[in-house]
Amino acid sequence: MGLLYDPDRLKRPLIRRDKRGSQVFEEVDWKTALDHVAEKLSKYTATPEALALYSHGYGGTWFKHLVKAFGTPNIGAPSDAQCRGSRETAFALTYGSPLGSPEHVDMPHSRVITFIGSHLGENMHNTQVQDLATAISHGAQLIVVDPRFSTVAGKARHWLPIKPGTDIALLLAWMHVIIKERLYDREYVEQHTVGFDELKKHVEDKTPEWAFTRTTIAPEVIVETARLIGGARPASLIHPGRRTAWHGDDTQRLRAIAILNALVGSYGRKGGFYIPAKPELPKYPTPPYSRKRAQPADWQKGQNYPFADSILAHGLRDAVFPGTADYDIKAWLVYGCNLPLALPQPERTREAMEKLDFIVAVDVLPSEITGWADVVLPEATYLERYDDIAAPPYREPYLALRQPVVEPLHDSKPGWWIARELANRMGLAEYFPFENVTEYLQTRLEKGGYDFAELKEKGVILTEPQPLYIEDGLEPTFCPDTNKIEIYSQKMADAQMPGVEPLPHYTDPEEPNRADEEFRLLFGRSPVHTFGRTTNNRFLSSVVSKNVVWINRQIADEMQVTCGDWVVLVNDTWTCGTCGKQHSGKSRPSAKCSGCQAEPAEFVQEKPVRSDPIQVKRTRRIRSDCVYMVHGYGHDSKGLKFARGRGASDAKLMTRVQVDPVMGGTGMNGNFVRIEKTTAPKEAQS
Ligand SMILES: Nc1nc2c(c(=O)[nH]1)N[C@H]1C(S)=C(S)[C@@H](COP(=O)(O)OP(=O)(O)OC[C@H]3O[C@@H](n4cnc5c(=O)[nH]c(N)nc54)[C@H](O)[C@@H]3O)O[C@H]1N2
Ligand SMILES: Nc1nc2c(c(=O)[nH]1)N[C@H]1C(S)=C(S)[C@@H](COP(=O)(O)OP(=O)(O)OC[C@H]3O[C@@H](n4cnc5c(=O)[nH]c(N)nc54)[C@H](O)[C@@H]3O)O[C@H]1N2
Ligand SMILES: [Mo]
Repeated sequence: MGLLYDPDRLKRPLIRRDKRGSQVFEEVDWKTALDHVAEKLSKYTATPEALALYSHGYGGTWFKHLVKAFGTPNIGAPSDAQCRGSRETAFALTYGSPLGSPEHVDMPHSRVITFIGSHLGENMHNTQVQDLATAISHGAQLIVVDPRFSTVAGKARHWLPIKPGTDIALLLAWMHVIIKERLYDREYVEQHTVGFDELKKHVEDKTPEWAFTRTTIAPEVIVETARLIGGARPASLIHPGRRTAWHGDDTQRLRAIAILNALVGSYGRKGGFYIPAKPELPKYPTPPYSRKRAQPADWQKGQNYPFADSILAHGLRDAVFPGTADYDIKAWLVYGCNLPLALPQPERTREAMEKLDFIVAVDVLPSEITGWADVVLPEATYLERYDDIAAPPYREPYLALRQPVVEPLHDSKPGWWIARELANRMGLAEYFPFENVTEYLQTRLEKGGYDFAELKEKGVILTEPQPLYIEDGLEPTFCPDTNKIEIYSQKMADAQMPGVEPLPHYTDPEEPNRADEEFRLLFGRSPVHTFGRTTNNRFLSSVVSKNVVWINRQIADEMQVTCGDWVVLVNDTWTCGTCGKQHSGKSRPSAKCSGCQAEPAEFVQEKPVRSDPIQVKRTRRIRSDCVYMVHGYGHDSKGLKFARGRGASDAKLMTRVQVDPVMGGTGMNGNFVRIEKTTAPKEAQS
C-alpha cells in the first residue's frame, strides 16, 4: 500500500525536455507518448537488434513478447549476470539443468543446512524463510559460512567467519574429509555420477590445514563441520544461494557446491533438492517470431564465454559503445530495472545512456533510470493490474494469478495495455490479438482445462502432485549425453580455457594494496526492503529508514569512531597502463601489476569514488578486514522525495569487477574502501 499511495509515484506519461539526465520532463497524454515511442522504435524495423530490452519482474512478459515479435535477441537483466547467472551455469553443467526460481530446495526435511554467504532471513525470499523456520523447529542444524555474523548465523550451530573469496578452499577441504572418512553416499555416487575418481585425486592434497591458511578457518572446525555435513546425508543441503556474482570464480564455487551436494546424495532426495514439476499451461496462440534473429550483442568482439546461457546485462550496455560488439545497440526499453543502481561500473552506464539514441522506461516510481529516459511510461502497480499467469516448477505444481484489487490510480496503465498499444503502432498487432487481458487469461486457462473464475476467486490453483524424490520412484534425468551428474566436466575440459577447469579450482582472491587502511566492501539485503525499490516507501521506512556501515569494533576503536558517527567510504583505483587491470590504493601501489607484471610506474590513478555520508555501526559481527552495508540506498533522483539523500549507495562504489571466465558474470565483491571521518550532513542535523 505504501507503493500504491506513494505521493511520488509516476502519474502521467513524461517526455524529456532538457538534456538527458537533467530530469526535466513535460507531462503528456498517452497517445502522444505512445506515438512518439512507436515512431522512434520503428526506425529500427530493418535492424531490430539495435534495440535492447531490460526486464525484471513478472510484468515484463508482455514486453519480452513485444520485442521478440519486433525481432531483437537482446533481452537482458541485472538479475542474471549480476545475480544468479553463475549458479545457473554451474548447476546446468553438473546436473543438466539450472536451478531456476523458486529454488527447489527441500529445507523443511533437511537435517543439516549449510549456507555459503546466502543470508536467508535478511534475504527475505518468503517461502524459503518459512521453510527454514520449519526446518529449525524440526531440529535441523545450521552451518553458516559468512565473514559477517548474519541473522541466520545467529541460529547456527557453527558460524565460520571465512576470509572473503576463499570459499572454494573450504569446499574442497570438506570434500577431502568426506571422501577420506568415507562419509559420502557411495551407492548414489556410483549410480548417478561420473568423475568421482578424478575428484578424489583432485582433493587429495586439499587438507583442512591447506584450507586453513587460505580461509582462516581452523582445521578442527573444518573436520567437525565436514562430519556434520556428511553424517546427515542425504538430508544434508548445501544451500546454493542466490546472488552468486562475488569474486569472478563464481561458477567454480557453485560447481563445488553442486558437487558437494552430489557427494552427500542430496539432489533428488528428501531434505536436499526435490525434483520440481509444473502444470501444463498452453500459450495464447500468436504467430511465431518469424524474423531471422541476429546474434546477441552482449559479447565483446573476440571474447567468448563458453557457458553463458543467458544474455549479459552489462554486455548490452557495453555494446552501446561503437566498435565494442559486432553491431551497436542504439535504443533501450527498460522495464522494472534501475540500471544506474543495478549495474556495476555506474560511470560506464552513465556514458552509455548519454550515447544512446533513445531510452524509454516503464516504471512505477521516478527511479534513477527514469531520469535518463526520453520517454517515461507510468505503469499501474501490482495492486492495480493483471499480469500473465505464473506457473513455475515447484514442489506442488500450481497456477497463480496477480489481479487488480483497485482501479489504476492517476493516469497509470497496466503493462499488457502499454505493450499492446505499442505493438499496434509498430505493425505488430497480430502478436496482441486480444481485446483485453481477461480474454487473454481466459483463453490460456481454458485451453489448459482450468477455470478462470476459480483462479480469480482462489488466487492459486494446485494441480496434480508429482513424485518429488528418487526414493519415491522418480527417475531423474541429468546431463545430456551422459545422463549422469558430471562431477568432472568433460565439457569444461574441452573448452581448454584458463578459469574453466573441469574440477573446481581454487585461486587466491584479490587483495587490497594496503590491508591496514582498505576494507573489502560487502553488501546484502535489508529484510524489510526490496533493493532500492522500496526505500521510498514511507510505511516500510518507518521500520528501516536508512542504511549504515558495519565496521568491526576493533577497527572502529582504532579510528575513534562509534555508532552513529558519520563517515565517507572512498574507493581508489589505479589502472595498469599495460593490461588495464585495476588495483586499489590511496597512494601508488608498490607491487608489480598482478595481471601482467608491469612496474607500478605504469599505473594511472583514476578519480577516487566517494560515497555519500553514512552512519557507523560498530560491531563484533564482522571480520576486521571487511565492512558491510545493505544495497538500495543513496538515491539521487529528484522525484524520490523521501528516499533521496538517505544512506549511501553501494552501487556507486562498484568500480571494479572480476569477470567470470565461464559465463561472463561480473563479480562485485572485489571492491576495497577507505573510511574517512566526516560531519553530519545538514539535513541530518536538522
Ligand atoms: N529483503 C529482501 N530480500 C531479498 C531481496 C531484497 O532486495 N530484499 N533480493 C532478492 C534477490 S534478487 C537476491 S539475488 C537475494 C540475495 O541474497 P543472497 O543470495 O543471500 O545474497 P548473497 O550475496 O549470497 O549474500 C550476502 C551475504 O554474503 C556474505 N558474503 C560476502 N562475501 C562473501 C564471501 O566471500 N564468502 C562468504 N561465504 N560470504 C560472503 C555477506 O556478508 C552477506 O551476509 O535476496 C533476495 N531476497
Ligand atoms: N551494487 C549492487 N548492485 C546489484 C545488487 C547489489 O546488491 N548491489 N544486486 C544485484 C541483484 S541480486 C539483482 S537481482 C539486480 C536487481 O536489479 P534491478 O532488476 O534493476 O532491480 P531494482 O534495482 O529493484 O529496480 C527495479 C526498478 O523497477 C521499478 N519497479 C518496481 N515495481 C515495478 C512494477 O510493478 N512495474 C514496473 N514497470 N517497474 C517497477 C522500480 O521503481 C525500479 O526502478 O541488481 C543487481 N545489482
Ligand atoms: Mo538477485
